[in-house]
Amino acid sequence: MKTILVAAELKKRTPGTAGESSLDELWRLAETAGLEPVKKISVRVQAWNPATFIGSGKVEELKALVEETGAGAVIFDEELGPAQQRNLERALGVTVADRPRLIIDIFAMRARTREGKLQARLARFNYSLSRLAGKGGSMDQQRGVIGGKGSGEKKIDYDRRTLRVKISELESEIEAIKKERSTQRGKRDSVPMPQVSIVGYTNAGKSTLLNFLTGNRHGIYADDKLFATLDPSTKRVRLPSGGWALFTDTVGFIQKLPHDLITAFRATLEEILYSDLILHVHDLSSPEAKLQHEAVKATLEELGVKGIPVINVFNKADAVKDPAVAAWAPQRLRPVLVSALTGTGVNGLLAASERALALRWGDYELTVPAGSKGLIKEIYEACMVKEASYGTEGATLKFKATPENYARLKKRAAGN
Ligand SMILES: Nc1nc2c(ncn2[C@@H]2O[C@H](COP(=O)(O)OP(=O)(O)OP(=O)(O)O)[C@@H](O)[C@H]2O)c(=O)[nH]1
Ligand SMILES: [Mg+2]
Repeated sequence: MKTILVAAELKKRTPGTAGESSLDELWRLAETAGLEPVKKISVRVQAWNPATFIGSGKVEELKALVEETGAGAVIFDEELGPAQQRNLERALGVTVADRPRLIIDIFAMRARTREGKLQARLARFNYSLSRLAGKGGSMDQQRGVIGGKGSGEKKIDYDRRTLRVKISELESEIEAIKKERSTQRGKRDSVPMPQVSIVGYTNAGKSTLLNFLTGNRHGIYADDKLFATLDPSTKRVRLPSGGWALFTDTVGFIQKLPHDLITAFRATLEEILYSDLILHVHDLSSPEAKLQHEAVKATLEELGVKGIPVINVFNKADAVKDPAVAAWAPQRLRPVLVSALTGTGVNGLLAASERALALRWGDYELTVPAGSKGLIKEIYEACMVKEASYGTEGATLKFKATPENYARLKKRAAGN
């Protein structure tokens, strides 16, 4: 469906701010959603119009553009109030949506796992509910995916109460999956490998990086699309010392990520809170790297991430043509430059990860009785072995490990 994209700005804002790049991003989002963007326009307004968001003159211009291009939808880069959305739709005679709605639709389309799908539905219901706030009627404005089949006539007739019931059902289903996962985490923690979360702006190259680290280029779906990854995946990665760590690749962030989505995806995103280290992946080749850095930081803060060491990884170093662009990698962020595509710098990144993980690891020594091959293997996998000597009593290993891991291994070596 042909779609017009609109960014509106207040006149008094300084020109050349985030508007243009945000609009380009909206273009890519629209394409990702299967729409056909045909035109993007920026309008500057004196003040927000409570009824139609932009002034009536601008609405007329937009209407002419809709007729000229034959567009079937108009998407605003800013969040519209429910009444504004309805009024605009009436005035323009086509579907009108906003950026949060578009992102929520994309999540709904791309989620693959049961949890991902449930979370996307939850985000949609919450979004709908917030649109209903203060309005007594039915949800007659709520439709399917923008431009989707039957848009406009297939009205979902839930009232607010039905919506609330649905939301709480979804929440308890998600809660159940979350419990299941924390049991799994408990099991995983019985061989406590360090946990590393890969986070970053959408399209920064997180999945490509994890694929390179696992040596399986086609392991996780990576693509030049926004939100290629929606469902997290965890892989074992070998560190330079020979030990293993678990790396988790997860959903990318974006500026103006709808609050309803963050709330709905909390269960997935909370995994980040349990990690020992965060790799914040940046796209160094993007002129928007700084803006993206801020957006990711703000989202991590909103999730409640605190006190976990972060390595700022600057990816796509191979694609940087303009040195002025690359200049944005401030030294205070202690940037680690890599290319997940060619592998340049990845070993350095692994070494840096190991150093960061080892900060809370102590030095230990343990004598393992001969015949406990399984235990020796485990020490090699979950710790950093520095030295090994073999005597009549068994193998004596000197290694670095987390205090919890050492306590557990010591118990096992003692035979219980
Ligand atoms: N030139 C270059 N391209 C890269 C590099 N790393 C990733 N890419 C490309 O960037 C695009 C996005 O990569 P992904 O790995 O899917 O990015 P992501 O961060 O997982 O993105 P989402 O899952 O959408 O959040 C793909 O087309 C990759 O081939 C790199 O180091 N150099
Ligand atoms: Mg990805």
